Amino acid sequence: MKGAATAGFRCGTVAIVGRPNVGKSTLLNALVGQKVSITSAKPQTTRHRISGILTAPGVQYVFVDTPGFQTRHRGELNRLLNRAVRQALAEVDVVLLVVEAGRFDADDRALVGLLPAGTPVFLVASKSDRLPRRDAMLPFLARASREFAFAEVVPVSSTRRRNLDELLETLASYLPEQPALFDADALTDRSERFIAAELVREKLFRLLGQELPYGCTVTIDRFEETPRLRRVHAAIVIDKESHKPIVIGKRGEKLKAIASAARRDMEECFGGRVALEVWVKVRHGWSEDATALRRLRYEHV
Ligand SMILES: Nc1nc2c(ncn2[C@@H]2O[C@H](COP(=O)(O)OP(=O)(O)OP(=O)(O)O)[C@@H](O)[C@H]2O)c(=O)[nH]1
Ligand SMILES: [Mg+2]
Repeated sequence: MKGAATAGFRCGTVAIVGRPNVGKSTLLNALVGQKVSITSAKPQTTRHRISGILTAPGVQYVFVDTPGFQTRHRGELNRLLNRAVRQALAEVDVVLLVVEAGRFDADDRALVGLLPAGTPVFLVASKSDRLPRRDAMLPFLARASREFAFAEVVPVSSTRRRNLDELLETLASYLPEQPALFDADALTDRSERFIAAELVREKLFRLLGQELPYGCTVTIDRFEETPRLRRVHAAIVIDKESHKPIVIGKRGEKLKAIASAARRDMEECFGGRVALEVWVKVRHGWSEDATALRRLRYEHV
């Protein structure tokens, strides 16, 4: 299908933007039908632009997930994350501005100020299942609609799959007629290696609670594909030696839980067995001392 000049075929790019934690990545995964972007209850889970691709009869949607946009904290990480949002807003066919149903705050408003003129913007009110009273939705949508000339206003619930098919159908009519940009079976523009690192990071976000060390990252030191399995060596990189016990846990329990949950997700995403090893490294002068590195091996048998 890729590159084929199919008459009447529609294909376009749809940016998903919004303040942190409103459910952008969950929406992307629900629309694509598979996890391509990690999610968690903590803000700033998404750190990179990630495309999720859905090909249906006659149409290919290229969704671009973005980091949550925010104005309150002015650190370097935020500057980079906000830049990723601004870049994603340029040169797309449609923008989905995601807000939490019932809430429209200063960060939402700041994003409205960045919306490109001339590009259709949908207001997507997410987590509609969480709204305490159903009849509160319409007045909220009416109020939020006054903030910008939205092309469409759509309440959704990604977890209950409410209104997603309607959203897709409406979106299709806004996409230009052009051949598909990706193969019909493509799900993302990111490599398995990238997704492997993201899945480990997701488990850190989900399993470490409030004590998650700020700025910790995950690198993949080795990614090998054999006919039997994928062999992945991941490193959780932290800033301070003192963060190590937080990530490793009592008798290595935290690290073990992180690694086995990440491995399960990798097997599901990649559709095959994965042998995952996870290390914890301290960023400054990464210790070469084997005793300073805790190594765990997880082979699925
Ligand atoms: N009840 C309910 N919860 C949802 C829904 N969509 C997302 N969530 C929850 O909201 C939280 C944030 O979801 P994410 O998809 O990670 O949010 P995000 O906007 O991508 O967040 P950042 O990447 O940090 O900007 C998670 O705990 C999700 O499970 C929904 O439709 N209903
Ligand atoms: Mg996200």
